[in-house]
Amino acid sequence: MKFFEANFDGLVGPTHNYAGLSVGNVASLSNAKNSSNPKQAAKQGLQKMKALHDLGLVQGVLAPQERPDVYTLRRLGFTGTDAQVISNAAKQAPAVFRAVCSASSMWTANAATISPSADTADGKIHFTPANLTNKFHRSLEPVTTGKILQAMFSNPDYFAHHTHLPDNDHFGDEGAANHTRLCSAYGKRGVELFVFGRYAFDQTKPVPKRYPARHTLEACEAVARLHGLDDNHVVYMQQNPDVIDQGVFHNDVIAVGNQNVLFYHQQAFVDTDAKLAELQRKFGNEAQLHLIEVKDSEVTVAEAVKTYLFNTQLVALNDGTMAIIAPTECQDSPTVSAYLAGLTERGTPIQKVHYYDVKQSMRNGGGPACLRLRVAMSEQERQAVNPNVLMNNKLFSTLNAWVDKHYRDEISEADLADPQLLQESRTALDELTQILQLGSVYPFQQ
Ligand code: SUG
Repeated sequence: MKFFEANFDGLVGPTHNYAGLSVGNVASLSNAKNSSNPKQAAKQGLQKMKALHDLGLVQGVLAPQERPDVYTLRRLGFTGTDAQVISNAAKQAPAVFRAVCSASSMWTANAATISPSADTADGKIHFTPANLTNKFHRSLEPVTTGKILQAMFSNPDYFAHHTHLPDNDHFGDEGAANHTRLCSAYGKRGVELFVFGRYAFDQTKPVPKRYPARHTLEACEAVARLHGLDDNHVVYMQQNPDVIDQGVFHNDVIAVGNQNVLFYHQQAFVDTDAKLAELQRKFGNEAQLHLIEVKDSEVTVAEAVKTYLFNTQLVALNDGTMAIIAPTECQDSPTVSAYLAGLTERGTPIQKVHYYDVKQSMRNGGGPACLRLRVAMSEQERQAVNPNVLMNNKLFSTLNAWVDKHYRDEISEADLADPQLLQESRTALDELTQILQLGSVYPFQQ
């Protein structure tokens, strides 16, 4: 049977904006209050999806969420019509209002953690939406994320869905951005590598000093239990607190893996040698495991954070080699582009580099890898996926036309308070649920 990895990219939502909401995420803070271009952002994302589809990969689309989130504003005491709720919140609590407008669900690496059927006790693909507790604007995502995932992967014979972990910082879970699966082949049992920022219940362990560690060990362990993973095939690694303090707010800003390749920075982890030895032991000998470490002397952590060298996608092509999907910021850096050119000559599976412009997302700290959720699956499992969410030439042109019809070219901070934006957003999403055949996944449709 054929097995492969599908990537489900977040479609950028109509309220895409720069609100400086993510302390610890350098790009988010440095672009705060700049105007955004939602139409261009959505189109950049669609171009990347189409390019991966054209490379022969299975590519899907994950729908955005309804914003501004007036339901949350009502929970916070704002009353009246939706227009009054928006205008009062914008005036009286502008910071809260900006948070409920974020289109952050576009970064679907944070949507959920997914374990493929080869790894789970019951042989199903398991999904746990991430609670994203560490940032208020992101904590608004998991309920709707769960509904959208269920509408895409609805067949209970193949797919098992869990509720997100308890909404508390002790179980802070940032999803697949901190999860990497290594395997000799997609259909074989793999090693699931969970990376966490801190121990929730042990204050003696190292923690960052400047920026928050969003994800806990205890959250990783809970997801591994829920998914029915075998301890002999799971590794937990702590992120180096010093790199979190340098702006590495998710592990996918400093490491990326695929099949038998782990590409990571020298400073990414705590206790690196012992943990990589455990990874090698659990990985086994069925294939050679390539541990590609980037030294400080080759690329500094600061340069990696600036260019998103590690927030790249490592994808397996049909010819058996891998390509690295990088943002154009990597191409623009002489150090990083030279490093990547050299990397393809080193006799590892990585043979090609493709650069894509996702600048609108990058300005909020979201590179190519943030924009996608990976699901390794068999052809039979793919047949059970809602076919309307899978990219092809027709869906690409339908979604581009949908963006042209509904999205604005510019959103500034003041525009977010325009009640018309909520109407535009709902109209767009209503039409999208029909295009993608998702049913009623949004609160306004209930
Ligand atoms: O959670 N940025 C997102 C970026 C997520 C990137 N994802 C991965 N690394 N997988 C975050 O920090 C910024 C929104 C704003 O400032 O307007 C934001 O939410």
